[in-house]
Amino acid sequence: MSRTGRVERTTKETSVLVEIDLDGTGKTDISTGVGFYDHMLDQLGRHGLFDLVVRTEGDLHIDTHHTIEDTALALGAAFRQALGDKVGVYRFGNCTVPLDESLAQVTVDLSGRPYLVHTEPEGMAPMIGAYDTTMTRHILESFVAQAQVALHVHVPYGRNAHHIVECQFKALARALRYASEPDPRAAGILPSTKGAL
Ligand SMILES: [Mn+2]
Repeated sequence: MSRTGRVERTTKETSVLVEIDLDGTGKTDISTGVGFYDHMLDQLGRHGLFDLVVRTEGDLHIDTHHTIEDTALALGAAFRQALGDKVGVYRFGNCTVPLDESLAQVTVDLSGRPYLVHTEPEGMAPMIGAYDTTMTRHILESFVAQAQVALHVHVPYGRNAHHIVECQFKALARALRYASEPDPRAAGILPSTKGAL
């Protein structure tokens, strides 16, 4: 059974296509028009071992906000779609990833309920290329709202903005992979006593 999601989302501000295969090999084809964001989504596919296509055409003549946000919303929706009934998956995942001087700790629960807890060091450089570093939290909020997961992302320390953001995406990728992977001891079992996720 394939675990794939495909979401097309078009508004007056953006046009987004996301395709994801949870059981992929980390093959990515990403183009949002925001170079650093492409680099981050590439990390998500590669380290999550998700095959990921992202094509966004947004109103970059205004700024990168809608482009980044709407892509994250579509990504969350596609991820949720690909998860299907969540029968037989681990449900919980966590990963800690260093990137030189920076560290990210990510924990996820495929709970069906959106919740984000996010902390980052104060005083980060405001921009990485055209990427506004305050958007990282907004990306996570948008993803969480659509994917309907509980997500805790902490960067207890770090200095370089590129590293601080990138280690979050790498750890997120791995945590999502671990949570969504089939648990060989739980084939056919829904990982909830409630009977629904
Ligand atoms: Mn990098």
